[in-house]
This record gives sequence, C-alpha cells and structure tokens, in this order.
Amino acid sequence: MPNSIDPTTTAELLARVERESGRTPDHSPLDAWMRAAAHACRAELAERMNAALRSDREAGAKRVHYLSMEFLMGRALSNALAALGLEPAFREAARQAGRDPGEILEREPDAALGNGGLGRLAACFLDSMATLGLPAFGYGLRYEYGMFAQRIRDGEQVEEPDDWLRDGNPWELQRPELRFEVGFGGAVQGLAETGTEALGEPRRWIPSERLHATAWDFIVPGYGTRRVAVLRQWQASPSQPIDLAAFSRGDYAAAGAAKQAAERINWVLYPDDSTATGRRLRLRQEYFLVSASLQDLIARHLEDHGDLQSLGAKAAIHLNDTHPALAVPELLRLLLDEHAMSWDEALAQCKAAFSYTNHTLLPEALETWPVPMLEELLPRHLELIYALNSRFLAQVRAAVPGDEGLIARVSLIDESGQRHVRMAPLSIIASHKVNGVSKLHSELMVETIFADYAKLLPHRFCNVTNGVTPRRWLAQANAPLARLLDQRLGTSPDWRTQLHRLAELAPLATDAEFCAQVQAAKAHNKQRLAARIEHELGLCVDPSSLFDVHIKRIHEYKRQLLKVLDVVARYQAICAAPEQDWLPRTVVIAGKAASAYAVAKLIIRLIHDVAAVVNNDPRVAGRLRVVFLPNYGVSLGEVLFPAADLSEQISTAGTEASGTGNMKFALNGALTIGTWDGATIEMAEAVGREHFFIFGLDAVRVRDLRAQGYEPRSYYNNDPTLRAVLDAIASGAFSPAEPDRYQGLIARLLERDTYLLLADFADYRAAQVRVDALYRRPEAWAERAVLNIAGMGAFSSDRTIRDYARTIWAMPTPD
Ligand code: 26V
Repeated sequence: MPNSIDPTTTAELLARVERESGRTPDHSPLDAWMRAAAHACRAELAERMNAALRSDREAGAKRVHYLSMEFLMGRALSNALAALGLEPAFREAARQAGRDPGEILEREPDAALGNGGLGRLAACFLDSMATLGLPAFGYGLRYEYGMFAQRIRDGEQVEEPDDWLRDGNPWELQRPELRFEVGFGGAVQGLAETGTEALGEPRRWIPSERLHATAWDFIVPGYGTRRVAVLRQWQASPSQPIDLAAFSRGDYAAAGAAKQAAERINWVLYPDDSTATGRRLRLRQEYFLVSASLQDLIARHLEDHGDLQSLGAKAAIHLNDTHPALAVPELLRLLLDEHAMSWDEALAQCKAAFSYTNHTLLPEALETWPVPMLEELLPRHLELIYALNSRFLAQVRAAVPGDEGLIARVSLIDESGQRHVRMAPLSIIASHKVNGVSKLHSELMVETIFADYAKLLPHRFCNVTNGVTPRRWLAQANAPLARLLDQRLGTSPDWRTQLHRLAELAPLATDAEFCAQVQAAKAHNKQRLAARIEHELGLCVDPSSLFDVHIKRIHEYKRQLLKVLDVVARYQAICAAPEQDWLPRTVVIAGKAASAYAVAKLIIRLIHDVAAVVNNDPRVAGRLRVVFLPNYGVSLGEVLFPAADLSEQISTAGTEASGTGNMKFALNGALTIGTWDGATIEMAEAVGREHFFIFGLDAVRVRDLRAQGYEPRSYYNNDPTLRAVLDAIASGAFSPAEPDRYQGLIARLLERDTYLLLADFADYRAAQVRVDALYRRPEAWAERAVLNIAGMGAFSSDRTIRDYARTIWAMPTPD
C-alpha cells in the first residue's frame, strides 16, 4: 500500500477536477470534487475489472453469483481511495486547493439499496470476495429510490423519497451491450400435451409483455489486491418504448403504458414488511432480477466453456434469502426450453449450482406467492414448480409411506387457504446446501421452520456464521483505533485482511498505556458523535457520560420498547433519589420503521415523547439524556459504532438470526449487554462470557415459558418498578397532550407481550446495574473493551466468505 504522496497522482486529480467542473480546483464545488475523485477511482477499477475477468476466463475459473434484492453499499469513495492507495494523493490535492477532504467525502450520497442486515451483509460479502480474490458477481436491481430518508416531525417518522440518483451516480458503468429480454404473462404452448409426465418436456412460453434488462456495473475494489468484484444491477426498459398508433389517436396514457410498466420495476426498494399491498410489482421485480442474471451468467458460461454440461461445476448461484427463489424455475426453463436439456440433467445442474441462505425464523417473513398471481405473470414457471413438486412428493411418499400430513406440510403448495407457492421449500429442494447465519439460528432452523425437510434431507443443512468487513467497520470508520492497531500490531500481515491478528491484543488488556490509548481513541469518537448530535438536534450531550447505543431496524422482536422501559425506570429512580451519585448516561437510539408497521412507528414516537420529558427535567440533568438520531443508515453507523461504550443486543432469545451490528460494536471496543441470541452467543464465547453483560431467558426458556402459558400480567403485579413504568406510560406521563396515546401499546404488553419484554425486564435492569458499576472503574472497563476487540478475529466477513467458498460453493479457498 503506497502511503506516501504521489505528486503525479495529486496533479492528475487536480487536473481532473478542473476538467470535469470547468473551474479551478479551489473554486470547484465540493460535489464536483467528489465526482472527479470517484471517476478517477472508477477508471482504475475498470482496468482492474477487465484484467480480473480476463484472467478468470483464461483460467476457466469457477465463479460465484450472489443474487440479492438488496445491496446496502453506503458510500464508496473513502473505501475505494483506501483500497487503491489513493488516499494520500486525494488529501494532498484537497489541501492544495484549500478544501477539507472530509467535507468532500460527505457529499457522496449513501447507496441505500437495502433494508438492514440482509442487504448490508451482501455489501460486506462483496468487499470480502474482492479482497480474497474470489471470482464473484453480485446481481441486483438498479433502484431509482433506495431506502426512504427518515425525517422526524413532531416526534413522528415521516418517510421521504431517497432520490440518490438525482445528480447521477459517478460510480456506475453502463453496459449497453449486456442486454437481455425478460417476459411476463401470456401463455404456454405445448410441444407435448399436459399431464404429469409431460411436465418435464420442453414447452414454448409466449409472453404477452417483453422488457429489456440492461446492465449497470458497480466495481467493488479488493483491499491489498488488484482483484475486484462486480455488482451488476439491472435496469428495465420496454421493448417498445412508445405505442405510436395510440399516440396518433391522442391516447397518451396508452402510448406510454409500456414505458411506465418497465420503469416501475426499478422504481423503489420494497420495505421489509409483509403487507399485501403492491405485491404484484414485488414479484415482477424478483423475476426480472433472476431472469436477467441467469441469462447473463449462461451467456458468459457458453462463451467460456462452449456448452452447459459444466454449468453447475463452474457457476455457484447463491440465493440471498428466498427473494431470488424464482431463479429455480427460471434456470429449469432456460435449460429445458431454450437449451434443450433433459429434465434430469437440468435438475442436476440446478442442484449443483444453487445454494440458499435463510435469514429469519419469523413465520410472517417467509415468502409465499398466490398461485393465481404466478399463473398470470409466469405461467411456465408455475408449471415447472408443479413438476418439481410432484416429483419431490413422490420421493417423500416413497421414503415415508402413508403420511399425508407430512405431504401437506412439505408440499411446495400451501393448500390451507387460497393456494400459495412456498418459496423457502422451493429453494431448499433445488439447492445442494441451505444455511443459517449463526449457530443457534441454524439449529433452530432445522428444529422449527424446516424440521420436516431436515429429516428428509439431513445433509443439506449447515451453518455459516455472519461477519462484517473490517475495512469499512474498523479501518475506515475508526481512524484513531486503526492508527493505534497499526502501531501495536504493525501491518505485515495487515490486520485489515488478517483479522485474527487482533488476538495479539489480548495480553495488552492489562497494559495501562495501551488501555489509555484505546480510551483516548474512544473519547475522540464520542466527541465526534456529540458534535454530530448537537449539530443535528441542537442537543448537548456529555462525552464523558456512558454512551449506551441501540441502533437497528425498529421491530418488536428487537425490543426497542424494552430499552424505553429501562430508560423510564432509570428516570423514575433518579427522580425518587436525586441526591444519589448516579452514573451519567446518554442513551442513543436510531432506526427506521417500515412505513406500514404501525406499532414500530408508535415506538419511535414514544422514544421522542420520553426524550422530551427526560431531557427537559432539571432533576435528571447531567445524569440521563435520550437521543433519537434520525435516518439511520450505513454512514451514520460509521459514526455511531466507534462512539459507543455499550452495545444493546436485546432481542427475545431465538428471534435475531445473527445480528451484525453486534460485531461492529465489539470490533470498535464497545461492551455488549444482550440476550443469549444469534451471533452474540458466539461472540461471547470467543471473548469470554464473563466479559459480556448477558441477561434474560435463553431460547429454550423462552420456548418453555410460551408452552406453559406466559402471563405477562403476573410480572406487572409482582414488580413495583415495572408497574410504575407501565403505569406512567399508559397514563400519559410522557404524552400529556394526548394521555391515552400509549394505552394500546401498554395493553398489548399486559395482554399478550409476544416478545416477552416483561419476563426479561427485571434481569435487564439488574444487568444495567452491573454495567454502571463496571463503568465506574475505567481501567476494568478498558481491559474488557480490549478483550472484546481481541476476540473479534473470527467475525470478519473474510472468514465467512472462506466458509462459504469451502463448504457451500466448492471453490478453491483463498488463504
Ligand atoms: C423481509 C421482507 C419481507 C417482504 C418484503 C421485503 C423484505 C425485505 C427484507 C426482509 C427481512 C429479511 C430478513 C433479514 O434481514 N434478516 C436479517 O439478516 C441479517 C443477516 O443475516 C441477520 O444478521 C439478522 O439477524 C436478520 O434479522
């Protein structure tokens, strides 16, 4: 990595800024600077992409194709500069023109083409695949509007469109030569007549609507290598952009209808709620993604290898959740109908190529599609799903005779009400491997939602625990800590690519000087966050207070509401004994609620109502502050994770599949208060459970409590602290203008409490007392912070990708 300033590169960059903006660099707008720097990186990346694709082709290399409806990439410039070794030249050029490099970087909008964990995981994976030199394509959609921008008005979430492409995207490379046709609707012509046996025969689908898919490439640099990964995002256009006959009649709506229908595909990312509205468009998006991607990879395979006999051996196709599961019938269709392969051979190729990751156990998030909708939009695919199903059920009947209950449960078709196709089973039976994303999640997956399939196909299921890229989440986000690691560990080999080297820090946990340096880095990051809070919200927070941070999508199972109950209890305790020596805390919460998720939105409102009361009460001044930072996303996360003292991971045990924020916090030296859930378990095991603040019921106890009949009201009756908290909220203590605003929310807790907040409340409070006590001993706290960092070596997405390469994709494992 060149760390010195290259004067030629600096001069080139200055010249580029001038050429692109038509003004001298000291007068060029910051946006022009950002774009010029991005274009400079893109030019270099395009060369590297070309070299990588050529050498992979010459080597006949196996490739992985990561199909995902979401890639939450965030900003790209800082990461690209670091990977290309251009950062010193960039800073120097900015300096010479009297510009602040940080301000230039801030001009770049986030590419927020994802909802949360699943989309960000895909982005970390691309970074690791590039860095490991694994030949890889990410395939997604080029959404015009990403995750909505969250504004807060009078304490309530307001969604605004995220118009991230408004000024163009300096990173993307349009590939007009990569164009494929994608059909919808119409009918299927029989080359043979229907009937079970004929279902595997080639048929001709005549779609009634034809769109074109064109590729836009975003090149992902690897770190410390010339290798790159390619994120290929599809853009739809109509095959007939204008109906001239309709235009001549003056019927402009009809004249432009095809164009509009095409443009809708790329319109906007769907939020992660399972509401039924607009579902048809979502299905069209999913099919558009998989059809274009498979046609692209088949064309490349034919160029490289001549025929499709080796498709499954040379192309790994990974389904990021079931959102791209239509790839299964689409690949079958392409092989059978377009490439004249036999049924058995086509199915064998599918199984060799496909693998599938499940990211949630929540039943409401398991995708199904109404049969009539599939029949209308994708008639040939529905036939193929039936064909797959009848063969699969025949095998099940042979293996387990006489169990029609089992047949109904494992069928690809849910016949319990209106008929639906179940997308997870479709993905399972056509894949060679199915994985969960943490040890606990993978165990629960085969014990609960996929229990029947796991009995029938025991070798298909496995675990690959998630990870995060240390380049973004440590090197880029936390410059002071990164510098310190460079000093202490050196850079050969670089911890940025060999994260297990963090283990070498463990002996330094008792080194007073090192601990002081770690604390100084933390203090710096807390100052930065405090400044951001003051700038955005006009709120002063004390950087020496304990920063207690809960950031993630707002979901009932993630229990932001439990955090609020804890805050209210603390508030009441301080008010009751103001003379006591309370440890000052700043509670920071951030996260978006899906637009149709009313309870999640109400929780955001409650956080604001509680914050308004707490932050304006002189009795708690200097001891408790509550901050909600709007518009949580990748870039805000890069400020929040490094500034946290305490990481809140408080989901009901058994509900958070893995979590990845938990890893980002610990990597940046925060201690975790959390339940025994997801990957937090493996983190605690790596660091030492005694260094975590674990509380609450574990997954087994959660199951048992539910089975024996959970009665939330008994906790209310028996715990005066809890009762006072719930009574205050329900009676309008935090919403005096509308006292019954939260009555329904509290009634839900008392009557049902699906996520067992009341059962875990007392133990959560007890754990928070332990947190306070440790924070009063800064050396002891710092020691644990260092041990946490030292234990995070295994949670690099490089390790995750090596696991996938070895156990699922059967690709040479990069070292
Ligand atoms: C659900 C839906 C439902 C319908 C519309 C679109 C949509 C989009 C996203 C989702 C949620 C997918 C599940 C998910 O994000 N799971 C998270 O995956 C992370 C990475 O594996 C994991 O760390 C989190 O624990 C898990 O909640």
